Amino acid sequence: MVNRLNDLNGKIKRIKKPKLDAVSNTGAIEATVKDIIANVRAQGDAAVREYSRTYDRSDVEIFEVSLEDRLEAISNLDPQTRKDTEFAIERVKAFAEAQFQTLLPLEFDALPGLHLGHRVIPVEIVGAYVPGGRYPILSAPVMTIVPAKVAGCDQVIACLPPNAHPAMIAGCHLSGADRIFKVGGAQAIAAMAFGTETIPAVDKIVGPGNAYVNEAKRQVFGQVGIDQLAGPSEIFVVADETGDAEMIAIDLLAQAEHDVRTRVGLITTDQRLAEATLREIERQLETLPTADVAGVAWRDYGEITVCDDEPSMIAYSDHIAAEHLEVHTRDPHSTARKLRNYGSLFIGKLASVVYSDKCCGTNHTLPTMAAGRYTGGLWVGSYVKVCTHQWLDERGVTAVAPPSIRQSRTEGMEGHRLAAAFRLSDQEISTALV
Ligand code: HSO
Ligand code: ZN
Repeated sequence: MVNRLNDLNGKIKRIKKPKLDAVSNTGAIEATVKDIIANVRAQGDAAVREYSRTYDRSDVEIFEVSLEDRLEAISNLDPQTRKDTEFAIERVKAFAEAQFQTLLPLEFDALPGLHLGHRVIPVEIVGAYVPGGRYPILSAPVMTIVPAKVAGCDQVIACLPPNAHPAMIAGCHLSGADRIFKVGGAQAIAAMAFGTETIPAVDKIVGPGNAYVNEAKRQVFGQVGIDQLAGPSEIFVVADETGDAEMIAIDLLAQAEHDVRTRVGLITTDQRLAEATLREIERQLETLPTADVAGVAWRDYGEITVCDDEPSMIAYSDHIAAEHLEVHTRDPHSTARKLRNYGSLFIGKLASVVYSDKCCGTNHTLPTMAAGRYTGGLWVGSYVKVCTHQWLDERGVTAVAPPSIRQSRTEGMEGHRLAAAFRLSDQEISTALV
């Protein structure tokens, strides 16, 4: 990382710098969450109830949403919203199914008599955390629940804050959640990790949430699997002189309205485009109804960087490893091929991030805080395990036992040496030891 930036010394110029560093969790949150997890683990539902009262001002006695309440949530959804949610579900499902086809089992004859292979096995119980947040984002449950169903998980449970918009229950139901619980925050993560009297313990927890949810996921990792740690949303655009300032500004501000900590930026080889985008953003903020959020995000975390040439633009973008990366260049496919670090790539001017956010079919749960250097986003593969197996006949044993015996002996692992030798004849053992 540092090297990549050092190499760029003198080749990039920030014409708008972020005022603040991208945020990560603080020590205060860590300690609070540790307590919540310990108490939920020890006292189960009683502790969950207590935290719901304190943090969500909720008196919900029975956490699970009944079938009746699910159906009521569906019937309260206006028909067009329902159709649009179903459209999103279909698109996400179709892409997840296509991706699932790439997860093939493998049977491989490594040597005569030595067979190796793997199976693709769905995770048994998945817990999807569905955030409340500033907006009732109906595509959020779609992204975490639908791929789990496509992967063939036995049970998908969803937890959402008790004060979440009722339409979110409809979103969980339509996406196929087997059970839905009105429990939010770190207490929901603790409950799904350890189980309570009413909330089942799961094998893997997925889905984004606020800083407490995120920290709770970090702390329960190991007890359960997690998808990733989600920071505030991010969008960057890489553009050359063919970029359109108005279009870039509108896409940056679209994501900036998520949260005052959203990180947005333009990386360009064109100084004129950089200046025009800066002006455009200020102009659009004058009328954007969510400017109270987007304007703060832009002021605190927005950046515009001008690069000497395409290689430095690519290198700087790889350094940022943005969650969403739009490519607005003369030959966007060629630029795209050179990029390495990002959560999801939006190739060409027509591919706006919002289409993926809502319904085009790619998953919108993506790596933030430069995690795009080592992982992609949530996908159907996040809900399966690729587990290996092997079998041998005498020829395979003859091939692998002698090196195993010798290796074990060198390492002083007498038990291993005996087990490796057990399947060989005395004659073969003496040959192996020569
Ligand atoms: N950009 C968000 C997802 C979203 N935005 C949904 C609006 N609706 C995180 O990728
Ligand atoms: Zn978004």
